[in-house]
Amino acid sequence: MEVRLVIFDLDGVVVNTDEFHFMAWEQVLLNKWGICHTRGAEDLTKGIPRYTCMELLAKHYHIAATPQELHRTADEKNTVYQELLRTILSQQQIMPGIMETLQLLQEHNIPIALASSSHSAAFILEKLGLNFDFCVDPDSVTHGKPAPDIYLAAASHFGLPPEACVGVEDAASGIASIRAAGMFCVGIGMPALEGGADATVSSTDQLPGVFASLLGLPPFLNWFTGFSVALTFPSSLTTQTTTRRLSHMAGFFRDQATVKELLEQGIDPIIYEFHELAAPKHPGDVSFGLTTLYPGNIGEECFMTKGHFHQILETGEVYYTLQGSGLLLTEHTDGTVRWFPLVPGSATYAAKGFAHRMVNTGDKPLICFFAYRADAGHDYNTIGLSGLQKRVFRRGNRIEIESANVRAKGEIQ
Ligand code: PAN
Ligand code: ZN
Repeated sequence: MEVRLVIFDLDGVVVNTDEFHFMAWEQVLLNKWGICHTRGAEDLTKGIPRYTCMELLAKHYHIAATPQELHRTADEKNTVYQELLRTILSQQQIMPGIMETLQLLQEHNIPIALASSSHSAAFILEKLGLNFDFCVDPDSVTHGKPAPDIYLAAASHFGLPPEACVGVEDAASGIASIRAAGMFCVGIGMPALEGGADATVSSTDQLPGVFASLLGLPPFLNWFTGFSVALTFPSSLTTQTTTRRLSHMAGFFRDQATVKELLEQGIDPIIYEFHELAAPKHPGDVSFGLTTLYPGNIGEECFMTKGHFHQILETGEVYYTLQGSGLLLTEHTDGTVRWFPLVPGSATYAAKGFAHRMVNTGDKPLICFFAYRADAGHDYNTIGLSGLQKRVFRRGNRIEIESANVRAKGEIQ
């Protein structure tokens, strides 16, 4: 979709006012009836208009009071709440990830609107210095959430159809409101999962990632709190791409005459490319990505990756084959050689201490997902200088694996 407007709910999405609501109820319940308010009871009141909250709390705490008295108390709670907003509301109450999300949208010239049922919304935005392009007046709409009115009012202010808008909510009634409006719904927390939001996250700090993906930008990778990315191919998810052509690995193939001839003719095919997310190089982080090894051969030798040991030798690595067919050639520092088929759906484990190299024995690009400890490092020199013990050739319809030194006298290994 092309996102042209993003409409936010306020409480629990942009700003964390939960604590203020709790403190306000705590104060009036204690003053009036000597009741010690609990977090459990507070949970009953989330996202509900204050008079209904008061009725629920009266029932919960067995308060005997007239409807008028309850009504008055709810208003008193609101006065205390307003006072708390005036005195102690600060930017600390802005939800995590919100500033980054608003900045991302502003950088892409996407207007932002607020659709909150709270009469304090405009005051809160001003106090926090948040500039929204439009703030719907809750009194201007006939039906509150879960009716779609408030979200539709925001869209119509900008003259936009609902399909061009994204709504962001944390409460069930708000999610229902966005969905009834026919907008793309980004939901936060359990109500989002239950309410059928189009994209769900567990915390607002994941919103920059959601919007980056909606805007078709490279994903926002948070290595400290986690992230989710689409493993599509060809891939826009990658932040580091390496392309290796024949000229980058000329000495790796046995048939040096062919290598020379091709390069002299200006023929320098891409042998493989790999895309890797730039994981922090910490022992606990995991680096992962995709390698595409193209089909083909140099002379009779199948296209292959350079291959490497890891600088931290004690590193295992997982390859998962998505497409194509080939081999993973592995070789231990003690000389042990093992090779494994790479076929779609198979997971292959290159054990610690083994150098590993992909070889494409098929006629389609061989695409593998790989994952290994992020600080492992790569040692290309050992393989680069002495090669692996085995080489793989295509002869007619046959794939043959030979010791590297067969027919290799005088040739570079
Ligand atoms: C893979 C390889 C990738 C390219 O990510 O790095 O397939 O092969 P070379 O690194 O041998 O050129 C991997 O094994 N990483 O550790
Ligand atoms: Zn590796």
